This record gives sequence, C-alpha cells and structure tokens, in this order.
Amino acid sequence: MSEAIFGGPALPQQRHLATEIPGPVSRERFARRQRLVAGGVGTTLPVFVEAAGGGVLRDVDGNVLIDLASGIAVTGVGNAAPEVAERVAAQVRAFTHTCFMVTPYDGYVDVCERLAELTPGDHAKKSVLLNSGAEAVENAVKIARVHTGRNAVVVFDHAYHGRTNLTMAMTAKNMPYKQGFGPFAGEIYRAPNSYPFREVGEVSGAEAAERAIDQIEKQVGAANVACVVIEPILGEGGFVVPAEGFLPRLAAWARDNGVVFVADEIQTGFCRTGDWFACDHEGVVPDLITTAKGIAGGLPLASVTGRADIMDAVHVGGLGGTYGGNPIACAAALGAMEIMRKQDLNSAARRLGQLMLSRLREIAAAHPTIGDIRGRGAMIAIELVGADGRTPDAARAATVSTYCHSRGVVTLTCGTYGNVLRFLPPLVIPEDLLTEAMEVLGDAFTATA
Ligand code: PLZ
Repeated sequence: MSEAIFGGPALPQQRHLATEIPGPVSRERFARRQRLVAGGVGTTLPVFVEAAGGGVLRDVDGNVLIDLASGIAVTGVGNAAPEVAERVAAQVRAFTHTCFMVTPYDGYVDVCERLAELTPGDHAKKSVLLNSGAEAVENAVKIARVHTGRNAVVVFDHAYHGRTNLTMAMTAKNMPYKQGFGPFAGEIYRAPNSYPFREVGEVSGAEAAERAIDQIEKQVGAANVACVVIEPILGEGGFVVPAEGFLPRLAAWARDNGVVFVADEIQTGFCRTGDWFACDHEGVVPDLITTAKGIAGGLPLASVTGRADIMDAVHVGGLGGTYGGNPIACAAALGAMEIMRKQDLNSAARRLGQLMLSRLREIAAAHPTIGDIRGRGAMIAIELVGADGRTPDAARAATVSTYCHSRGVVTLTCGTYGNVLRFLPPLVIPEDLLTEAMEVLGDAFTATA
C-alpha cells in the first residue's frame, strides 16, 4: 500500500502554483479518465486532487488551489475535518453496514435527533435518511402524496432538484439536465419564482407570491396540490434570493390549503447562508425539509425531516433503501454537526459573506458587466450581463472562471443562462485566503475585459 496522504486543516493554507493548471501529471490522468469514464460526466477543472483541507485543494502536480466550491456546497466544515475523519475511521473499524431496515444502530437515530433539533420549528419531527439530494426530494414527494391523497407537485422557475426521473421533471433547465432523457414524470407544475434582478419593474415578495398562487389556483387547483417544493435560495438556478415576503406568503397559502410546504435546503442548509437553514432568515417553518450536501462533511447522506404526523402517513416499509443512513455517513454527519456548533459556522458564514460582498462591490464598480451581486452568508454570486445591463453574458462568466482556474482559484458557474459566478468557500477557509481569491477574481475581470 502506498504511503498515507493527509489533508485536513493541517494542510498548508497557501495558494501555490508549481506548474501550469492543469499540470502534466493531471493531464496524463485526465487522458486516462477520458478513456474510462462515461462521456456524459462533465468536469469543471481537470486537476486531480490528492489532498484537501481548510480552504485549499492540493493536486497531483503539487499545485495548491483555493477552494471556492466546497465540492458544490458539501465540505462546509472543511475537507477531511478531523472530527469527521476520526468518527468515520472509528465507525469503519466497528462495522460498515447492516442496512438500517434489517438491524438498526444508534448513529441513524442520533442524526434524526440532531435534525429534529436543528431544522426550523419546535413541533414534533421525524426523519428518513437517504443517500443523495435527489433521493431526498423524491421521498418528500412520496410522503406528501400519501399524506394528502393528492397528486400534483408544484415547483418553480429556475429550480434544480436532481437528476433522477422524478427530480428531472422538477428541475427547470433542459440543457444539460433533461435533454433526451424523457419521458418525464407527470403531475409536475411550474410556477413563477421571485427573481428581483430580472423582474420588469419592482415586484414585491408578496406580489410575486400572489402571482405564483394565482397561477397554481387557476392552472392546477389548490385541492389537487400535494406539495409545493421550493429552494429558499436558488442553487443551480443562480443563487437568486427571492424578494422579502415571498416565502412566508407561499408557506401561509400552503398551510391554508392543506398543501405540504417542502423546502429543498440541499444546497442552502447547514450554516451555508449564516443560519442553520435558509428558511430561518424569514422565520419560515416548512412542513418538510430536504437536506444533503453539507450534512456530513463529504460523505453521502441526505434526509427528509418534517412534521411527525406527515412523516408517519406512509405505511411501514414504504420508505427505505439499502444504504440510506449508512453508519459511516451518519458518523460523519454527527462529527460535521458538532464542528458547525462548536466553531459557530453560522457566524463564520456571515463574516465570509461580508468579506466577499465588500470586495465584489469594488470589482463591480470597475466592471459594469457585473449586473447583480447577491446571496446570503457564504453563498454569494454575481450575475454577468451585456452593455444593456440585462442580456445574460455566459461567455464572460466562462472566461472569468477559466482565468481563475488558471491562477489556482476553483470557481463555479451556475444560473439558467449560465451567466452567474458563484462562490461557495468552505466555512473554515482562512480569511486571508478568501481575500486573495477575490483579488484573483478582480484580476480576472481586468484581464478578460
Ligand atoms: N436540490 C437544491 O442543489 C444538487 C448538482 C450538481 P444530489 N445540486 C448540485 C450536478 O450537476 O449534478 C441539488 C441541489 C438542490 C437537489 C439537489 C440534488 O442533490 O445529491 O446531487 O442528488
């Protein structure tokens, strides 16, 4: 066996370019990847990682990159975080799997207990644990349908809920998520979202909610709706923060009409936005909440958590799966949630957000292509537009992102129009590294002007 490589916070927290990006070793590995991995799997930045921790990734050429992606909002507590790594190692040595449906174990129940404490609302709650975000969304829909005896599912413009058949139908964007993969599941209805930057004229949160409600009532009928499923801040759709009042009004309408209100907090959850969950910001209490990504410090785990009576509507045996709530993933989640609490990652996310916002405002003052700066906590994005201040400029987003990659900063794009640059640093990133990454971003705008 080759020598162990250690990541985690002990990894030197310094950007370092040893070669061009990607370097020769990564290029060689990538050629092999191209021969062996299905062509449909994309790559944002073709460097092969060998260690990661704190705010950096180290690649096989010895380059150290600043991480503004967190593996798409997963490693909020940091990569290979000691509390996660140690609990995982201990669990692997004790037992790796029994299947919770065959013989239970404490880790699963402990995670459900933590979820009941941390998610919005102080009502009685229960959870089911699963493997991926998409699986959590699917299960939320199953539960809502059985509870209500209704079929219709309402989702929103720009939504992203996953890549399985049902969640593809719920996801808004065709390319690359849906193209050629139909037929899709039925009884999915799309309502208009609140997208302040792209509204024509001023539309308040309450007005945007009325617009959606009117469409739901006219086109679907409230009595047919099992659930509305909404990301409280859009993730893949562009980090759009709805106008204040939009979510509370929708939630109130759902309550008044016996519709299950499902918050998809798979990308926004676990301190990312400066609260445990994005719904907390406006005091919205969802009936069901889907979580994944940040929950377990990088191990695959997801959940549906919600009102005990709704969760209990399903017959025994109706929910499950071989690996859902795998003991190793549960051990990781308990470690990750402990870090979030002990290190107060909500405060950290707010500080990192302030740092990014102030630097981004300076960059935007010099580069009018930045039409909008938005987000909350350490979930921040900029939307790039043409000279008219409106037309999406996806090409510029791509060139700026590519420049950042070449200088050792891992950035991601998103948005329905592909013209949004998003920043998702690990919540444990040292602030000087984040400042440096913002400097590289500023250089990227100047160099690509
Ligand atoms: N709901 C809000 O953000 C996953 C997708 C990356 P899974 N987002 C990243 C990609 O291109 O596949 C996501 C999300 C929200 C659901 C999901 C789905 O979570 O764990 O990827 O299934």
